[in-house]
Amino acid sequence: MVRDLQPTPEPDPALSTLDRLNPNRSSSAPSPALGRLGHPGNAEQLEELYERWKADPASTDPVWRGFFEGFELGCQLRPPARSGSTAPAVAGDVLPQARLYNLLFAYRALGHTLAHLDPLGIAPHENPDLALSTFRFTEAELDQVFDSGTLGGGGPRTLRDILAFLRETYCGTLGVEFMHIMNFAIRRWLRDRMERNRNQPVFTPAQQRRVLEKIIAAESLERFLHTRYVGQKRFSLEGGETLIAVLDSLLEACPANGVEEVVIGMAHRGRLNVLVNTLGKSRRKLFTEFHENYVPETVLGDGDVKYHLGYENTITTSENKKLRVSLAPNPSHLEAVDPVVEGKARARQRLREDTVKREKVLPVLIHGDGAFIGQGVVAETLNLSKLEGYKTGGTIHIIVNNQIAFTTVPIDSRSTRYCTAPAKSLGLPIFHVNGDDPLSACAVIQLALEFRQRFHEDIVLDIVCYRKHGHNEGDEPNFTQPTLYSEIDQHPSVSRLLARRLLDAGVITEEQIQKIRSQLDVVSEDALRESREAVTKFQPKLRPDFRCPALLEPVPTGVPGPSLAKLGRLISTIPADFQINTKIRKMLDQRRAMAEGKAPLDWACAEHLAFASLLTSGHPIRLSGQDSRRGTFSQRHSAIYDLRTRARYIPLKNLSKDQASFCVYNSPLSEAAVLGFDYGYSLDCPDMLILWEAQFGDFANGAQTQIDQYIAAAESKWGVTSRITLLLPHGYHGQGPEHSSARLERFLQLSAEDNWVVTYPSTPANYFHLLRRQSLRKTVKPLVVMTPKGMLRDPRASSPVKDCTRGCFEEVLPDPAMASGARRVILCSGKVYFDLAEFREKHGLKDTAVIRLEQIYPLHETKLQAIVGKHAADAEIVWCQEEPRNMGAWNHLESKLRALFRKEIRYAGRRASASPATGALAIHALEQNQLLASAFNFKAPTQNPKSEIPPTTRHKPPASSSRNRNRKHKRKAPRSSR
Ligand SMILES: Cc1ncc(C[n+]2csc(CCOP(=O)(O)OP(=O)(O)O)c2C)c(N)n1
Ligand SMILES: [Mg+2]
Repeated sequence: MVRDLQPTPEPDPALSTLDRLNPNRSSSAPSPALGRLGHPGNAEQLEELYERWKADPASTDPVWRGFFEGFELGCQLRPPARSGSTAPAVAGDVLPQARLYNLLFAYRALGHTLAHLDPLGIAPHENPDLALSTFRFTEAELDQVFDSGTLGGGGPRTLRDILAFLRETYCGTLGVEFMHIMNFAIRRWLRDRMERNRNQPVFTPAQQRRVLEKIIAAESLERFLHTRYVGQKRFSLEGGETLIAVLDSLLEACPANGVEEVVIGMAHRGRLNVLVNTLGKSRRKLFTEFHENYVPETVLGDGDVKYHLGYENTITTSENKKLRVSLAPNPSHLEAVDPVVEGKARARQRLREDTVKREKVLPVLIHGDGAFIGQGVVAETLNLSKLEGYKTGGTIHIIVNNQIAFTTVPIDSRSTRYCTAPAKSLGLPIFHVNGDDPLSACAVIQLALEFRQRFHEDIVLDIVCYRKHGHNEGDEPNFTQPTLYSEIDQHPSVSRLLARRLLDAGVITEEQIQKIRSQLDVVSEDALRESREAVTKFQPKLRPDFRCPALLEPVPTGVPGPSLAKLGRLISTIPADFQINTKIRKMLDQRRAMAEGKAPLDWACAEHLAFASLLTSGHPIRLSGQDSRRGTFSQRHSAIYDLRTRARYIPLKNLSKDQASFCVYNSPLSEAAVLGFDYGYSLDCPDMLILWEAQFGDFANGAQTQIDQYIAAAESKWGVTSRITLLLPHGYHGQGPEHSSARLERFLQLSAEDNWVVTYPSTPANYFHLLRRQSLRKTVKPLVVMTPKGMLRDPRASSPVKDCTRGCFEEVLPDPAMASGARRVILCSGKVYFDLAEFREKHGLKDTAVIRLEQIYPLHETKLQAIVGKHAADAEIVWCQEEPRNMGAWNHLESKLRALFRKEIRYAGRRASASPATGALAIHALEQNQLLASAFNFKAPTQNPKSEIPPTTRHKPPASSSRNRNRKHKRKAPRSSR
């Protein structure tokens, strides 16, 4: 009854603060708080209140705060000698019990520091913070009886019993960090759950034998591979075999806890073992992959090494329950798989209509100790765990903590005691378990699952173990860790230790153990024989280039005018009782007018109409990115807010009753984790248009690992495809080095074998068609879009709505002002087209056509040839770009264009540069003018060394031209809060 313990709501104003806190100072009746101190019936509440105050003083009532402060002070002081009437009664009667509560708190918080976690070490020495004397108890008081508060159900216990209880629960082979959790319901649940059985595993003999079987299976597979494929990399799990037993216990417990599917992500260590012993991949298949002539049959691309491959299976538990289990393919980059698995899990939850509780699909991430603390994406992924657009109902993290990373030991790899420190910042429960105690580990994983299903939060199990061999099997650990490895050589295996324990307990016999081992050997030998027969068939040969011609086929994406007008009304209609900002109202009215053809279409409206048309024809969309609801440039406004209440209304969610779902999320300030998440989501929801938007395109490099290792190469490596769409604001507006370039060149460098589509559309209508094509096209490929900033509001870059009513995405746009007969053809992409067209008009240059490559990869060569072919056969062909010569599309296109047109292509653009753009607006304007002049071979009055035409003044532009450029720039500059 917590209510009873609440301090008096209105303390007697006649009492001083101290009087109210300490009745012993007052002649009045004691306050309810102190009056009940030590009363066994209220001990639990008092103790909780005390814990809460310790964790966060501000969370408790000021009166209690004062009380506990005084109480702590009293605990620290030696009790004054009881002499006469001046001795406070509290010292003798109350403090020992209170000190006892203090001790309970301390053990729960710090008991893990005494736990025996390291299989290679001994239990730590005493922690002075947990010494009896710290609580001013003596050995002589060990048999004194105290109220044990909440400990294991409470009741009177001797100090000796209490200490034994605490040590057994918190200082055995399991160390628990949970007192940092600010949610008291969670803390209480964990505490009660652990103290109920003193953190001791309670398994039937059959369950114990199963744990041993799993450990032996893990060990046996490693040893078999070790002897049959000497020196071949497998990243042995030996020393950490407990992982396999833990995964088995987890999967066994899933059906009873309502889990139907488990999505696993893990790195190299023990992966082959998990594939075989957890996911049920056949040994025959695995052994085949070890053969030097092995060539994967199913992969169209280049394939991947065996310890990166994914797998999916439906396994049957010992209770005959089915469970879907998948292991995501992963690249070498440690932890990059984490957000991908989270995204996959969220997608699977969507497919199973499990989007409220998220209890049917469980994500499990298995980490290495070095990577967990070292890789920033871990923290970024943990931070997704409770966010509306990214949560997955809680992830179980398992760390195979072999206390080494390649050759680096913990003292060099972390500044913290535990490698699990990143999880602490999220307030997650963390269990550290000695890897030589698989029974404890298996018990904890079941608790972890119960916890996850109950509280829908992440939880961490840190299996402290060792690495029997070097980092891989060709690696000699004695070069760098000679002492450690002589210890490891002497150390009995996990299976031997557990076997001994179960033999001693009479749970198993020596014969039964032998039988388990020999059966496994037979299975492995049979599989090896079969695999040898299979590998004789392999004939390695170089494969041809992989192409996807469907990528250049037109996809009709026009939407009839009346439908667009109707959609325009829907996206601009807000509930009558919504009071909205007048500028937003105006913007919505403009959108309606644009859709009805009364005003030219801008980009944001084109995007909204593309989305609306897809949604109303049953195609779901997810858009995520930093500030994507409003849009970085205040252009999108997909969510409208009520001025009085901030109630949110999303027109695209309210188009029709049977529309597909539209999800738009402001992401956290992360690139790697968020793009990884959205990519993972796209893998399992291939019918959904999933867009990730960078704040500015250059920030995408924070997610470069995801782009390199997954998005560009996944189809080639693992045969998995995705419709992920990257929206990357790009364009030179003089905003400086970091807000200009989405690094188009990087995407083009990664372009091969039709692995994705790279575009830089120049009109809202073509963007409209592009988005629709990406959603509607049967061929599933990632799409990279250089999206506008200044063009968002540039009247030159608007479209008549009728351009959306017919046709399809145009990979190449002919010059609307000069369809044929030009003596010079300038090829370009995106925004620079408008600058070129304006320059041509301004200077009356009539012999030049400007042709846009709206899609740069794959290049629609026949279309381009046909459009260019309309101009003079001997026309000069120029490539013009805003980006420096070593950036942009030039390097990618030059040889292709030269081969296509059988002539040299002249370059017009900024000269090669280390930085993407100048920081000075005036220089930007000068450079921009010069590259335009260069494209037309127009003799400009001034020239700049940053461009490819002869240098003149770079730092001192003529005042007049500089002023002009600035004015011009201002008109087009994107409106961004940056
Ligand atoms: C991002 C990244 N950096 C470096 C590496 C090279 N590398 C592969 S394994 C490894 C050690 C990993 O240590 P840990 O996470 O403790 O896993 P363990 O191998 O000990 O299981 C390193 C540095 C990598 N694969 N990925
Ligand atoms: Mg390690």
